[in-house]
Amino acid sequence: MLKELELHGVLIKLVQGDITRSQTEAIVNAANSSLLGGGGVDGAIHRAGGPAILEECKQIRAMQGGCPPGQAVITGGGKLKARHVIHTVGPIWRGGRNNEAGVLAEAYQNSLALACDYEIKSIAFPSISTGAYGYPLEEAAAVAIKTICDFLARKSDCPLTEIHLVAFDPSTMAAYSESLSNCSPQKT
Ligand code: AR6
Repeated sequence: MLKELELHGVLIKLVQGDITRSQTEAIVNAANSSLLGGGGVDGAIHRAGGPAILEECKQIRAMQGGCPPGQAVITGGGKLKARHVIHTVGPIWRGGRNNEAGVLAEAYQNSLALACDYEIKSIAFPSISTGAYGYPLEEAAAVAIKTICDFLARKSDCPLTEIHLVAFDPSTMAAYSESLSNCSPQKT
């Protein structure tokens, strides 16, 4: 099972576990447009990070009125090991003909672009949209990994050196591993 791949000087690593324990400089939250928290990974991040994250989310909400699907915003990490949390909003799965793949790709792209802007060197992503939002796992993994690989091929002036994809369960891990092998430089 392929678990890591170096591409354009960046290590893409598949990790199984809880993203709130990640040692990366930033972690990504699969939030909703309200930015006010929720269940799943969003709930876990706010619980582990404490109230400072929600306070910052409220300030962002006051300034820009939430976060539309595909967009991303950044806060501090509160009590987390990660210094930053990038909150992005994935699409709700509605059968696949409503630009779900486009919005999911934007969520990864905009999170990565924000990480570059903040000169973040390492970042961890959860499997955006595949829980409460119902996006089929294999399809979401393919979009996530293709988007990351395309982003790395185009990036310039970005200090990122490590991207972790955190799978909460073995089936997510298997889906990532399958997609990562399609990203391999030998196959392109
Ligand atoms: N670490 C890593 N992955 C996790 C963790 C964790 N601690 N907890 C859950 N996952 P979801 P979505 C996985 O539902 O589908 C929230 O209520 C989970 O197993 O968290 O984008 C928000 O507020 C799944 O693989 O996010 C929104 O309303 C993945 O994270 C809505 O859910 C995503 O599941 C967003 O739904």
